[in-house]
Amino acid sequence: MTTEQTFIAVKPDGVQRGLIGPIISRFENRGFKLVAIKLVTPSKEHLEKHYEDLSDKPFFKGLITYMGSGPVCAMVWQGRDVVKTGRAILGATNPLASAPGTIRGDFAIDVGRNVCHGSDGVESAKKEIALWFKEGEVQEYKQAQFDWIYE
Ligand code: YYY
Ligand code: MG
Repeated sequence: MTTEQTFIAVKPDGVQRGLIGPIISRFENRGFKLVAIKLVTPSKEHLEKHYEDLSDKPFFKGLITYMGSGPVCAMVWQGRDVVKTGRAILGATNPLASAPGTIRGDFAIDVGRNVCHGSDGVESAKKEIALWFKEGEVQEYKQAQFDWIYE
């Protein structure tokens, strides 16, 4: 029931702007559990796989260059309905359409510098976690607060 996982990443602009802490805090404060985290500068091939569904989009080339321009903070978060709720915490793809209170609505302006990524469904989350993390890099543990978060 609470084993759903999502892939969340702080993009290179978010890392450079010192937003790793604030972004992590939003997921921690909500009650979600961090089960994997690392800093990585992804290769072009890796990013082309991550964004393969968007390969025919006019912004694809720029997106790959931007995403590979520096370290990304790659994470896996776990908890009830975390995929959908994670997207709500991130806000709309276009920051100007994101409500204040969301990460993109509070920290970004341009769609091509929207500071964070989150899986858009349970199936894509599984694919993305497998792409970004090796087995053994995703931890299993009981959150000390578990019984205070879930009834
Ligand atoms: O899942 P999400 O990141 O919210 O949006 P996607 O439609 O998957 O696009 C991925 C990524 O591409 C988006 O976060 C910014 C960039 N992008 C863009 O630069 N210009 C667009 N018109 C649409 C998306
Ligand atoms: Mg997407």
